[in-house]
Amino acid sequence: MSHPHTIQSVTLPAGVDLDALASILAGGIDDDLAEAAWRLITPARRMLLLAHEHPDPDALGSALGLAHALAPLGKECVVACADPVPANYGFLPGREAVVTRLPDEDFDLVIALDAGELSRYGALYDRYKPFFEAATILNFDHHVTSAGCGRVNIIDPISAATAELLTLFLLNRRVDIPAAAAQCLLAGVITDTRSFEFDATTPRTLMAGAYLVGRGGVPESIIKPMYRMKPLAKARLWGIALDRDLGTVADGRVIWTAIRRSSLAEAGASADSDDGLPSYLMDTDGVAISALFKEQPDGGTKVSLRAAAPYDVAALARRFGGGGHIRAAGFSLAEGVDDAIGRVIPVLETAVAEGGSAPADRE
Ligand SMILES: [Mn+2]
Repeated sequence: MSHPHTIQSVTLPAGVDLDALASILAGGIDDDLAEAAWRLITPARRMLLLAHEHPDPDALGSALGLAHALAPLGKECVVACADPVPANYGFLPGREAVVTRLPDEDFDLVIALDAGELSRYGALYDRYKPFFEAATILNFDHHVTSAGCGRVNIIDPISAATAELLTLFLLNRRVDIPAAAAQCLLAGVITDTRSFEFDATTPRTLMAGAYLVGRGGVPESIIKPMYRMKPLAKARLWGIALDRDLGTVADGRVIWTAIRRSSLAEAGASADSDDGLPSYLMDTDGVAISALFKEQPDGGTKVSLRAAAPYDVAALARRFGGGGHIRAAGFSLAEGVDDAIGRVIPVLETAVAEGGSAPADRE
């Protein structure tokens, strides 16, 4: 198997000392906790590494990265996930070996990654419940709400990604991180921070990123397919939407566009080609609330809302029978796109007017 984007050795700039970086990162995790986890790994011959359902690159990159780091120690690792690896995750070496069903139940240890509740491992957990209830589980996660589902739980909300936490753990235990492992862990760190953009990014996150790049991880190979590449038909569809259906009110603080069935057909685009368009609208100067009106096959309209602080689009969506998060919510209406726009936009305009005269802070 070849990894065209994964280089095997890196020429470091003068003065960059990876060993010094490694010792700083190794100090980022509690020694006793790392030792307790290692005591589970040491005697294990064959391990099941679990990524949560609907996997993101942090879940899969953590599982595959750990497998690449443990394999040289003679550990046989099976990486499993309830759902298949998404097609655009070609930057994860070893993804071909990820299974959606267990080949058998002959495992000495289960390592559950990026979720602290067994139910989050989805159909895999449901299908093999008796096995998981009896198994020895080691759990790594970084979600603040994580309950921990293992005999040993290493849960660190300061880590921006489970992959950051695993980097600390492996370096604390003096386990070598080969290039394939570095690439997988870097994918987790980069995508959980959206290229070090989100405020979960700490100086330590960047140090872990620096270490992983130093060991052979390639940022571009991850960032380009995750955030930039799109089918030509999607570019055409966005062109149509932005040309014909873009509207604003309230001095540009409310912005919207529409995806019509006819536009999808004209562009030759798939129905999910609006993915990312609401955020793209939000990235327009001065916008407080964005809305995307998407015509449904039954003639109704699905409305996606996004907001900048302090606006609460979940509350607005609830008024139309929907819901969601404070800054990202949605609902469905029975009427067509133009009637939906006519009914919803005045409500958004009022919300922005009531939200105060100062432009919203961007998050
Ligand atoms: Mn994560």
